[in-house]
Amino acid sequence: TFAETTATAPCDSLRRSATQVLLGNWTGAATVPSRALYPHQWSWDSAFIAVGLRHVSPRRAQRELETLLSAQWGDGRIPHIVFNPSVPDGAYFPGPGFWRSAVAGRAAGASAFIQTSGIIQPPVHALAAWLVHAADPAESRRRGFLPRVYPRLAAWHRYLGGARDLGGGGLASVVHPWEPGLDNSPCWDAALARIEPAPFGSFARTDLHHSSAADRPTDLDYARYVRLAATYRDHGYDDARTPHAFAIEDPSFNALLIASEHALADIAETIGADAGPHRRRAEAATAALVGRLWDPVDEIFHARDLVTGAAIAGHSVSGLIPLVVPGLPAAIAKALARTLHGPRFGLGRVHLVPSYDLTAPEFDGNRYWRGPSWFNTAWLIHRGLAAHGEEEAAGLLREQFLTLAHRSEFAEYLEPHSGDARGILRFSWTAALALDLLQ
Ligand code: 9WN
Repeated sequence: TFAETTATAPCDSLRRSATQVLLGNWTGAATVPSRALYPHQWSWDSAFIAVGLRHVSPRRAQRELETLLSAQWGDGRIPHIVFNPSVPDGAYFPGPGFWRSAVAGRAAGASAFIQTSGIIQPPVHALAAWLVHAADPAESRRRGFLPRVYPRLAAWHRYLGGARDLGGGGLASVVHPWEPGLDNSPCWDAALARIEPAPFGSFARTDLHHSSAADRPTDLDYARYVRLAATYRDHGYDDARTPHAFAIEDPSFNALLIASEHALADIAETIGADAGPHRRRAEAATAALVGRLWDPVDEIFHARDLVTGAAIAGHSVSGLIPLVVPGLPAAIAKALARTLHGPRFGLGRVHLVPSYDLTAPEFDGNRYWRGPSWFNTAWLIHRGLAAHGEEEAAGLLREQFLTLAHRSEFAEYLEPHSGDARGILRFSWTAALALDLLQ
């Protein structure tokens, strides 16, 4: 039962082992999510990692973000993977030979020297940069951290608000299931079903060498991921030219953009730049998020499929993450807290927050983003609950987080009913965010 798992985690040993995970996954300029399964730098992983690393070494946390930003494209996009040149191409699929960023991304301003993917991940970076600065403002000022990252972060947000506003309603769209970071969520099933799978013999998965097939997306999912990515690549990663067959307004992606836009305003204020446009954009995007994605009957945010124009009916953890939006109307925050405690997410009755509706037929407690509980989403929801005065729920989630991170050896994700580890262990963001919650 859950009560057995909530004995207070021994803080010193947790702090020590979490730090060891991060040091072990540090490559000299950045941190890999996992030495085995993910041997390169991932975009939103690095943001979460920096949030934890700032408690170990503020300077290294700055470096983590700077390394990622040095691979930014000329059009402002931050690629979802920055490849480590000393790791062979066959170590992770799809690797640099698939994305061919330097050639295919040239018109979009991809680096000629640093190999990257061409898609993106959720924009947690400005929030992370602000938190990293706050951990040691003197060291940050000494290194000129904020003045250096500010223009890059601002360009990133301009890309998202410009080329990626595919629906024209003031929200950013994702064009591949890897972009929201919730790869095989049941919410994408209907949209993905319209995609012609790439031929099965045309690619070879490497993830199954490191993780159980029952915990991962299926081969059919991968065949569609490959088709979508190849189509984007073959159109020069140009959002205007690509016939986007998958285009979705995701609540979590946009909520993180808004939280980051507020952080960008804080950064601008600190370095003497104009914060006004950032605050105004954050407010406008909050209105768009509520206007386009809030469902007052279901009391959750639903993603919108831009190909059909319809809301996606599934209840995903993504729909709760707008709790991190600072200016979210109080009535909506209260409704989200009710949903979190209700039968679909079962706060306090299961372990952390399941990635998908516990009561839905598509729920699968083992398979990646189709049900398992993840530590980054729990950290975000904890942060949102605390900001909106839901102290008791926030405290419960924090205690579960620390206990389970320790007990699972920093698992990638958990089966929500048993709390058992799934995916790989010694996963960087689990360790990093545990360090953050320990403070
Ligand atoms: C594809 C690195 C990433 C996370 C994602 C998670 C998973 C990759 C994969 O791993 O995605 O980007 O190979 O499955 O879904 O959220 O950033 O940890």
